[in-house]
Amino acid sequence: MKDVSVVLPCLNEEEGLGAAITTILTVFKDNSIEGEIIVVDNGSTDSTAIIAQDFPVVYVYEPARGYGNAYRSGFAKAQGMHVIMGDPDSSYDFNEIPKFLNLLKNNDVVLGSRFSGVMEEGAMPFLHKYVGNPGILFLMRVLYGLRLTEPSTGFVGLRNEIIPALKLKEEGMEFSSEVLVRIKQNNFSLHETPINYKIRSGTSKLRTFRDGFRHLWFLLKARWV
Ligand SMILES: Nc1nc2c(ncn2[C@@H]2O[C@H](COP(=O)(O)OP(=O)(O)O)[C@@H](O)[C@H]2O)c(=O)[nH]1
Ligand SMILES: [Mg+2]
Repeated sequence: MKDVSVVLPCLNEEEGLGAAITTILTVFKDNSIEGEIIVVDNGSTDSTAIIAQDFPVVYVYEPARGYGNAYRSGFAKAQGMHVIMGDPDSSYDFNEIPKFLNLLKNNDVVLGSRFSGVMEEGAMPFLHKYVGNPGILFLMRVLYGLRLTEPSTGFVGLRNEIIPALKLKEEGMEFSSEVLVRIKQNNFSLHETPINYKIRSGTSKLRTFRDGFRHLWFLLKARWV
């Protein structure tokens, strides 16, 4: 069995994808990690597909748009003992993968926290940094008892065998909230570790108000459904 499957959700990520794959392959080699990279192409119209097919990766095409849809298709293909989630947009440092795998020896889930690491100036929009994320974090604490330093990290490691129990269904960006809430509701062990966050390459796919409300709605309903 492979040690790890790194799943990369891509909606037009031609600018960062090649560098992300190259870094991950180097990390695998330098650390003798037996890993696979799963590129989930979420209906990209740029050269994402061409770039992916230049590398030894598992290429998955998921036409149904949405961050959650992309991840669920990628998870379905993941053969590794562990799964690492990360955006291939130059914002996260995939050199941290060995640290995540090490922490996964004693935890079901490891979350990279941008709020306890170093965030490059301008990497996170003001509204997200000071309104959206603190608001979501507060709701996660009062509604679900999640005590975290940030609620919407895109750099996460999980033991693959716990994923079916999470019964993940959300289609859009609120998927990141769903992962955390279901982990807590199933009493899996969770560990946060500081990570650095850089200005992304390419353009952000996040839509502040639409995605903010999708997180909010999920958090309000997830206690009952
Ligand atoms: N928002 C969004 N992201 C998607 C979708 N499909 C794939 N993605 C990928 O999910 C990741 C997260 O989006 P991103 O714009 O980086 O959001 P941010 O990291 O929160 O600023 C990126 O790698 C996107 O390419 C989609 O339909 N919507
Ligand atoms: Mg991103």
